[in-house]
Amino acid sequence: MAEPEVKKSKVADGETPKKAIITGITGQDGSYLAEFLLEKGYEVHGIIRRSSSFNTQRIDHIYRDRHESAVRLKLHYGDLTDSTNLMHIIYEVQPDEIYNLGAMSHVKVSFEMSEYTAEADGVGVLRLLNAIRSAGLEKKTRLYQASTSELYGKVQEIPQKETTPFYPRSPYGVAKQFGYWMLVNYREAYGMHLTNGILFNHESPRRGPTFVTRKITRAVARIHRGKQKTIYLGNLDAKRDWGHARDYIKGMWLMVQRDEPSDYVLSTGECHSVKEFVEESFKYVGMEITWAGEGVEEYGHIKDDPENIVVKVDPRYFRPTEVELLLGDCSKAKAELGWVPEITFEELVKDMMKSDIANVDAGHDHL
Ligand code: NDP
Ligand code: GDR
Repeated sequence: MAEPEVKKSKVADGETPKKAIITGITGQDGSYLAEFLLEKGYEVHGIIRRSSSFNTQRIDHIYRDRHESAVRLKLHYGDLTDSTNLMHIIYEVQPDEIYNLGAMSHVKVSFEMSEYTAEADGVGVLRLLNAIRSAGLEKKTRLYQASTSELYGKVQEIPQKETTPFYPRSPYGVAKQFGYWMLVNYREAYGMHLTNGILFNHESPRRGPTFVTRKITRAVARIHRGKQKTIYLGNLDAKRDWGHARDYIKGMWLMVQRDEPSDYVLSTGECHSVKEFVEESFKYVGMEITWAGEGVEEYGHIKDDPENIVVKVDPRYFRPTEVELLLGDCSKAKAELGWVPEITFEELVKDMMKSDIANVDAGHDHL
């Protein structure tokens, strides 16, 4: 996949760049945020986990470019489950801003790895907050926490906004709720500049391949090129407020720049079902889907070709407790940050489909 070139930084000669630490820099959001901050002239410090194989594919294009940006992109081995390591990195870097994007971020997997998810996604936040305090940086270092619409879980109110009560429906959601409240508590107790971004689902060509949108666009690209027949999915009726990760990264940064810290929802205000995402993806390659059957027997076939079944349900992908509907109201972010999502649902699907077709054609579509 061709990666965008990182533009020249905006830091003026002789000016000391701001320093930011990003946890989760190897993930979807972390990689876009690293590009964004480098362009703004930041010195970026990424925390990466040691892995037995390379896990830096999403940031290799900025790390390798030594002449332009690599001197301002430094990587440190670390983990949100290791306090001493976090304390050491924070003390050494003395960051102006920390973006805590690191997490075991898969809702379904969190049911299988509940204790680890609590450690990384919940207690990990507390470890970072204590590390800032231990380094004596509570008046200097601002922290952004990747909170989530999964906090809303079981529907209490539609659309969901900052004042909507939480009712998480997974170990992931519960762990994130611990992090959310820890942040609020430390902000009130110690006057620290801490911000929860309550972000609704956001996707991109860099989305992990096991999240539903990317799973769909990868499969549709393969089906279109004749390399796969059918895609197996779970709950086809779940509805999500899907935006583009590029829009949301900017919102994270805007939150951290506010004089007074607060918590903000970022969303598009539009929601679609998994079925609609499937339909839109097939539409991109000129195929129309018709649905038939019910429940676990439901399936999707190509219109006028009932034998050509391209979508089937596999209950293996159902969750013990599901979040059926997420739809956000980002009025506060619009009013206070001037943030608006710019990329539409249709444009998001196009961007992902275009990229996944290019991946298939380049032979980068291994399942
Ligand atoms: P990804 O799954 O793409 O990336 C997660 C990142 O966290 C990876 O860099 C991963 O490293 C790292 N990580 C995992 N476990 C640990 C750990 N124990 N210590 C340190 N780092 C760890 O997620 P996204 O980029 O999509 O999301 C970023 C954050 O935003 C996450 O916290 C997620 O929960 C949250 N969020 C995401 C939303 C979305 O729609 N994308 C919406 C709302 C919130 P490695 O590459 O080694 O696995
Ligand atoms: P989500 O994203 O759980 O909302 O969490 P995901 O794409 O995994 O699921 C969205 C909805 O699609 C349904 N679904 C399937 N999901 C997956 N992964 N695979 C399938 O085959 C499938 N079939 C149907 C799910 O049941 C669900 O209802 C994401 C993550 O990025 C979190 O970290 C983040 O906090 C939230 O978004 C906001």
